Amino acid sequence: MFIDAAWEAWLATNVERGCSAQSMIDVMVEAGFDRAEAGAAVSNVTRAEAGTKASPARAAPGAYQYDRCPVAQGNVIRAFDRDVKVTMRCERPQIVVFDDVLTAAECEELIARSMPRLRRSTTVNPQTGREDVIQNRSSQGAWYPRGEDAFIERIDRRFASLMNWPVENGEALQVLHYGSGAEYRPHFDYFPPEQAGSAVHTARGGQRVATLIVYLNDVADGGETVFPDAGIAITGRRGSAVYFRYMNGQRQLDALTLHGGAPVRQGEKWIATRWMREQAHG
Ligand code: PD2
Ligand code: ZN
Repeated sequence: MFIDAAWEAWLATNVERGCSAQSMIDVMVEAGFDRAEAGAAVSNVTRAEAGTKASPARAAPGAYQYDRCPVAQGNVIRAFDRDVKVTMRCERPQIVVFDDVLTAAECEELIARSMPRLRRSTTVNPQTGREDVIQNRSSQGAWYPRGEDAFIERIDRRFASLMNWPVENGEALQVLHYGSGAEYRPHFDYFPPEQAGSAVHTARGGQRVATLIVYLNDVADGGETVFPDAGIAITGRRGSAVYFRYMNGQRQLDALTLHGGAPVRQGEKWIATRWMREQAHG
C-alpha cells in the first residue's frame, strides 16, 4: 500500500489528537499496510511533529539548575486585570503560593458551569500515551478550551499573566472535583521523556513547563496539594493558588516537583488547573 495525501492527513490529525503510535499502526495494518511500513510512517510523522529538538532530560538528583523563575517579583502582582497577593515562595523546587487569583463569584461560576460537564478523570498511560481511567486519580474533571467565551478568556489571560508565560502555550483549563476520599496520588506533571507514551503528548506544544492549581473552595479536612520529596503541603482556600515550575531554560526537568492531591477527608474539593507548555498549544 502507498501513503497518499489522505493517509498523510489521517496520520497528522491522529498524532495531533494524541493517539498512541500503536493504535495508529494497528489501524493501518488492518487497512492493508505492512506493519513495518506503517511503523515507519507513524514514526516519521511523530518525529516531524515533535520538531528537531532533543527530548528534555530528567536531571540527575541534585543536578537541576534553578534559573530565574518567570513569576514577577514583589508581594503583589498585577495579573492582567487583578492584583494577586504572594503568600509564599520556595526556591527548590520553584513554588509560589498566591491569594486572590479568582474572586469568590468566579470560583462559584466555574463550579456551577462544571457540574453538568464532569467526567471521570484520566491519566496518561506511560506505555501507550492513551488517556486511561485509573485508580490513582479518583477525581472528576471538565475541560474548557482556551478562550471558550469571554469569562474563560479573562481567566486564561489572568493565569498567563501571573505565570508570565504566553497565553497560547496553555492547555485547556481543567476543573476537577474530588468527593470525600478522592485523591490524586503523587506524580509529575511533565511527560517523562523516557516513557514511550510521552511523545504523542509533546508532539503538540512540546513539554509541560509549569502548573497553576487554583482552589475553588475551602476543604473541611484533607485535600492538600503535597510535594512529598520537598516536605511541603499546601492547604488551598477559595481563590488561592499554587504555581510550580519543573522545566528550566536548559530543558532539564525537576524531579523535586513530584506532587499529589492528598485524600479529601471531609467535605469536597474543587480546583482549576492550567498546565503550560514550552510552545504554543494550538
Ligand atoms: O488537586 C490537587 O491538589 C492536585 C494535585 C496534583 C492537582 C494536580 N496534581 C494536577 O492537576 O496536576
Ligand atoms: Zn499534578
